[in-house]
Amino acid sequence: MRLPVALLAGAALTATHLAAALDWSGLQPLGDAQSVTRHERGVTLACADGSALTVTFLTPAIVRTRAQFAGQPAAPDHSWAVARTDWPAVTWQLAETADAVTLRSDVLEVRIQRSPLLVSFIDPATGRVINADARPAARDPQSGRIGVAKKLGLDEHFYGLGEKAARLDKRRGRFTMWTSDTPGYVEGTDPIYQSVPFYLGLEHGVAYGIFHDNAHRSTFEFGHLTQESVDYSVEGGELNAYFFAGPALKDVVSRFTELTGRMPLPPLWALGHQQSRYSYYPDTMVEQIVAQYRARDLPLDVIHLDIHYMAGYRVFTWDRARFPDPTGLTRRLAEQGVRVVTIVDPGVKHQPPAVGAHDAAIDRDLAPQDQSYYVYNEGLAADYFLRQRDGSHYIGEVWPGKSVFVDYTKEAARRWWGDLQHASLTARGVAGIWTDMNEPADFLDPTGRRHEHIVFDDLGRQSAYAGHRNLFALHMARATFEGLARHRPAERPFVITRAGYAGIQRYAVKWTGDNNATFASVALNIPMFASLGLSGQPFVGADVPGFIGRGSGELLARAYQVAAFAPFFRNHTAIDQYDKEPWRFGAHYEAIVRKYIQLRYRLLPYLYTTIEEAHRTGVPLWRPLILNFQADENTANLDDQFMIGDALLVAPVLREGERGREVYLPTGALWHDFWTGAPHRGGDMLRIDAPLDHLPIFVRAGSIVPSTVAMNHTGEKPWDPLRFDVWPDAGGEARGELYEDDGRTTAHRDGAFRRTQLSFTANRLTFAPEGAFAPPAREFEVAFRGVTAREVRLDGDVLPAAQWRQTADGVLLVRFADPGRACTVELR
Ligand code: NBV
Repeated sequence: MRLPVALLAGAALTATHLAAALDWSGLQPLGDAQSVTRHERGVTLACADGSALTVTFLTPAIVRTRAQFAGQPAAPDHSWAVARTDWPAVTWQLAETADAVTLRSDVLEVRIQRSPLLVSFIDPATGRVINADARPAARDPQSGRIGVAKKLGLDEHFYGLGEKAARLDKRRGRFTMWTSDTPGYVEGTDPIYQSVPFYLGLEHGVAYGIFHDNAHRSTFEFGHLTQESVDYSVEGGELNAYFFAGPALKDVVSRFTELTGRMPLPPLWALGHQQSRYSYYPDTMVEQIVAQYRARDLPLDVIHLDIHYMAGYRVFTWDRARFPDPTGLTRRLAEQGVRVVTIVDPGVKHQPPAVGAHDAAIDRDLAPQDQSYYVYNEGLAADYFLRQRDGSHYIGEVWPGKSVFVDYTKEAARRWWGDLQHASLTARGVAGIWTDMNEPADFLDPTGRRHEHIVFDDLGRQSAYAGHRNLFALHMARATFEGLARHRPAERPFVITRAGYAGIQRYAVKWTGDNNATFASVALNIPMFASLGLSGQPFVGADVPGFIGRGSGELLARAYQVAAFAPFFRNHTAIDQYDKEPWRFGAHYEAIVRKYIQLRYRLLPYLYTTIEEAHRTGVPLWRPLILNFQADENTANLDDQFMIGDALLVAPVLREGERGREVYLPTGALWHDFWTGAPHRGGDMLRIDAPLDHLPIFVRAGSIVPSTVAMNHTGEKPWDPLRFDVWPDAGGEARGELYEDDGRTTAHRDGAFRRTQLSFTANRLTFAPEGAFAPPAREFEVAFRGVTAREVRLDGDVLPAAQWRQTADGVLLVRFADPGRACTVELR
C-alpha cells in the first residue's frame, strides 16, 4: 500500500524532528513571587524558590528582564553587545495586588502574575496583551540550560534573527544561534555565519521586539511543531532579555539599535561597485582588471585582495613576489579612483622562530617570514593568543596551517591588532578591511565543539568558550574598526564582516559569505537582507552573482538587478570557479550589467540619503514591504520584492528563463512605473513583462527622488546636475529629502552636512536646506510628473523659457543653478 505523501512527510517529521522541540525536563521554573523591592527604574521580585527577577524600564518603551535563578552563580552585569547604559529618567507607576505586580509607563505596561510567575507586556491604551509568557521561565541547575516560552498568536508573524538562510516570516521555523562557516548554504541551512538573538513579532498590526542578550548557543522555535508557543532555549548564561515596544516595526528596529548601537556613516565610496576574486594576483593582474573596467566604461570604486596577497597566508604580511610595492599599487589605483580592500583572517600562523632568526627592524610585513614571523612572535610575547583551561595555547588549522587566535577581549590585544593593521595595510594605502573566517572557522572542526576548552580573558573573568564563540567576530570587528578610527581619525572606517552578534553594526558591514551562483540564492538575498536590516544591520550585500558555481550570463544579469540596490555591491567568486566579472559572459550580458551598475550610480543621492537615515534612526534602507506598509496584511509574508527607502519598490525576476512576473503594489498608495511613469493602483497584483534587460521598479506616488548622472566612480565628479523626480500623489503633493556631506570624513558629526527637505504642494516645490556643508556649484534639474505649466517661477522670478520644457512623455523639466539656500519653484 502506498501512503499519501502528506502522511509520509508527517511520519518523517515525527521521526527526525520531534526531539528538537524544547525539552522542559530538568528545567526548574522561577518560583512564585513573594516580595517586591522597588528601584529607581523598576522592581526586583524575590521568588519562593530563592530566585529573583528584576524588571527595569530603560526607556518608557524598552524593558529589561533579568533573572537570577535559585542556585545560579551571580554574574557581573556586562554586555559586549549593548552600546548604551546611560538612560534618562523614566516616569512609571507601580501597582501591586494580591495576584500581580504591574509596572506602567506611558506606552507600556508590564504585568507580572505572582503565581505561577508569568510576565505579560500590555498596550496601556487598549489593554491588549502584546506578548505574554506561556509558562514561567525555567533553568536546569545541572546543565545551566534556560527555557522561555511565549504564547504564540494565531496570526502572529516573526521577523529578524539577523542572518538566517530563511524566508522573511520566521513563523513555524526553528533556528539556532551558533556562528558557523557554511559554504554553499541554501535556504534551510541553519545556523550559518551570524548569531543575532533578536526577533520582532507582529500581530493585529502591533509590533514588538525581544532581544535575548546571551551569547551561548541558543534555539528559537516559532511554533515549529506545535501551535502553542514560541520557545527559546539557551545552553548557559543568564536570562537577560530586552522587550521593545512598537507599535510600528520601525519603532522596534529604532529601539533595538538605540540599545545595541547604530551603523556609523560609511564613506560614500563604500556604496560604489566593487570587484573581488579569490584571488587576484600578482599586482599586474589587479591593474589589468581595473583597466578592463575603465576601458569598458563599467563603474568601479573598489577592488579586493583575497588571501593570496599575503606571504604564506600570514596575516599582516605581503607576498613580495606577487606584490613587490603595495604602496605603489594602491597609489596607481587611487589615481583611477579605485580603492583597495584587503582580507584579514583571524588565524595567526603558529610559527616558533628558527634558532637564531630575527625579525626585520623596518618593513617587517614585507620581509621574508620563513625563519621568523613577527606577528606570531609579538603576540606570543605579549600573551595575546587564546589559551585553553590547562594554560596551553589553542592551535587550530586554517589557511597558514597550524594557527593560533587572538583573544580580542583583551584591550591591549585589540590595540596591537589595530596597530599592525595600520602599519601593514592602511599606511600602505589600503582603504578598508574585509574580515573573514571570524566564526571563527577552523578546518579541524567547523562546529567549534573542539574549541570547548578555550577560555577568553573577558575583562579578567576567564569566560568559557561556550558563551563566547558567538561574540568572536564582534570583538575582532571592534579591534579592526577601532584601529582604523585611531590611525585615520578623520576618515570613516570601512570594515566588512562575515560572522557577528547583536551590535556588530557598530563596527562592520555585513556580506552573506559563500553563497551559490544560482537563482535560488539570488532570491534568498531579498529576505536575508531584509531580516539583517530588521536586526540592526542596514549595510548588507552578497557576492554577485554568487561565490560557488559557474553561473551564467542570465544569472549575472538578474543578480545585478537585485544587487544594484544592496548597500554592499560586490562581484566575487571562488578560487576554482569560472570568472564572473561583468564582461565574462559576452557583450549582450555586459551591456545589461552596465545599465544596472550605472543605474546604481545615478541613484547614489537617493541611496546615500537612505543610508544616512539608517545611520541616524536604525531603520534600514533595504526594506521588506511590511516595514513600510504594516497595515497591509498582503505584505506580511512577501519576500520576492523589496523597497529601498520609502519611495522605490523593486520586483526582480528571480527564476531562470522567466521574462515577466507578478508584482504586488501595496494598498493605500498610488504607484508609477519607474521607467515609463505609467500609474498603477495600490492593492493590485500586476503581471509585468520583464525581458532580461528589464527590472520592474515602481515609485510610490508622493515621493521626490534625488538622483544624478552615471559616473565611473563615486569621486569622479560632483553630483551635477542633481536631479529631483517629483511624483505627486492623488492630492498633488510629494515629499523627499536629500542628504549630502563630504562623503569621506567625520566632519558630518560636527554639523558639516546639508539636509535638504523637499516638499511639493499646491504646485510649489520648496527646497529647505539645513546644515553647514556647502556643496560645489551645480545645476538642479527637476522632473515634475502629471503637471503642466504656462509659466515657471523661481523665488517669484519668471524663469526664461530656455530653462524649462514639457517633454513628449508628459514630464515638465525645469533647470536652474542651485542657489545654495532655500528656494521655491512655482508652476503656474
Ligand atoms: O579567502 C578565501 C575565501 C573568500 O574568498 C570568501 O569570500 C570567504 O567567504 N574565504 C571565505 C575562505 C574559504 C573559502 C572556501
